[in-house]
Amino acid sequence: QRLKADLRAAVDDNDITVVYQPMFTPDGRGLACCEALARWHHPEKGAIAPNIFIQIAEEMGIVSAITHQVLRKACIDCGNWPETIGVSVNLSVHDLRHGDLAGTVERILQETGLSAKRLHLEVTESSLIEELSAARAMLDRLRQLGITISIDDFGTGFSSLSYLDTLPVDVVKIDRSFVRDIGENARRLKLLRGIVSLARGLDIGIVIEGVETREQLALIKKHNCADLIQGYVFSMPISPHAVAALAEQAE
Ligand code: G
Ligand code: G
Ligand code: MN
Ligand code: NA
Repeated sequence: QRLKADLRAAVDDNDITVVYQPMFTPDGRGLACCEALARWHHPEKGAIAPNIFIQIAEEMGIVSAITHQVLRKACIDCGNWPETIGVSVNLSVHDLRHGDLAGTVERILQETGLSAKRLHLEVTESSLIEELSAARAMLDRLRQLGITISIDDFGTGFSSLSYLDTLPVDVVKIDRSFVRDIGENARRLKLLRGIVSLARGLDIGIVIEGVETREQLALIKKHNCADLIQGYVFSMPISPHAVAALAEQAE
C-alpha cells in the first residue's frame, strides 16, 4: 500500500527516469537505435525493478502516465543524439486498450520536435494478440505517421507464426530465450534460423535480444540471423549522455 502511494507520488512528480540500451548492427559498428527502459529510484528502498513497478502501475491504472513520461523523456533525449539514432519505447497492454495513444504520441512529437521516423514503439507479443482488434486501427495510424512498430518478446506469446503477415508490425524483437542455448543446442539454432527466415520473407526487420556472449554473437553473424543486436555483449542500459558519447566514439 505504501509502495503504491510512493509510486503515485513519483509518477506525479515526474520522477520516473529513463536509461537506454543500444541496439547495434551485428558487426558492432552501427548504433541504430536505443530501447528506453524506465527506472524508479525509491527514496528508502532504492531501485525498484521495472517489471515490479510497471505491474503495480497497471493494477493501479496509472501505467499510461508512466508511458507518457517515458515517451516524452525518450523523445527529448533522442533529439540530442545524432539523427541516425532512433529510440524505442515500451507500451503496456493498457496503452492499447484505453485512451488515445496515437494522439498523445503525435502531440509529444510535435512538442519535442522529434521526427516520427526516429520513434519506435514496442508492444509485447502477448498484449498484441490479446488486444489485436482494439489495437489494429491505432497501430495503423501510428505507422502512417512514420513510427516503427516492433513486437517485443517475440516467440513467447504462443501466436501462430502463420499470421505474422497480418499483424501491423515492422520489426520483431526475438526473445532472449531463443538465443540462450544456440551454442550448445543445434536444434535451438535451427529454430532461431527458421523464425528469422520467416520474418525476412515477410520483409519484417529482426532484432535479437539478450545476446550475452561472443559465441552467441559469432553464431548469429555466421548465419546472418539479425539486422540488429541488443544485449550485454555490446552494452548494458546506459544514461542518455553515455549514448551521446558512444555515438561520437562510433563515428
Ligand atoms: O531493464 P529491464 O529490467 O529494464 O526491464 C524489465 C522489463 O520492464 C522489460 O520487460 C521491459 O520491457 C519492461 N519495461 C521497462 N521500461 C518500461 C516502460 O517504460 N514501459 C513498460 N510498459 N515496460 C517497461
Ligand atoms: O522485455 P524487454 O525486451 O523490454 O526487456 C529488456 C530487459 O532485458 C531489460 O531488463 C534489460 O536490462 C534486459 N537485458 C538486456 N540485455 C540483456 C542480456 O544480454 N541478457 C539478459 N539476461 N538480459 C538483458
Ligand atoms: Mn522491450
Ligand atoms: Na523482450
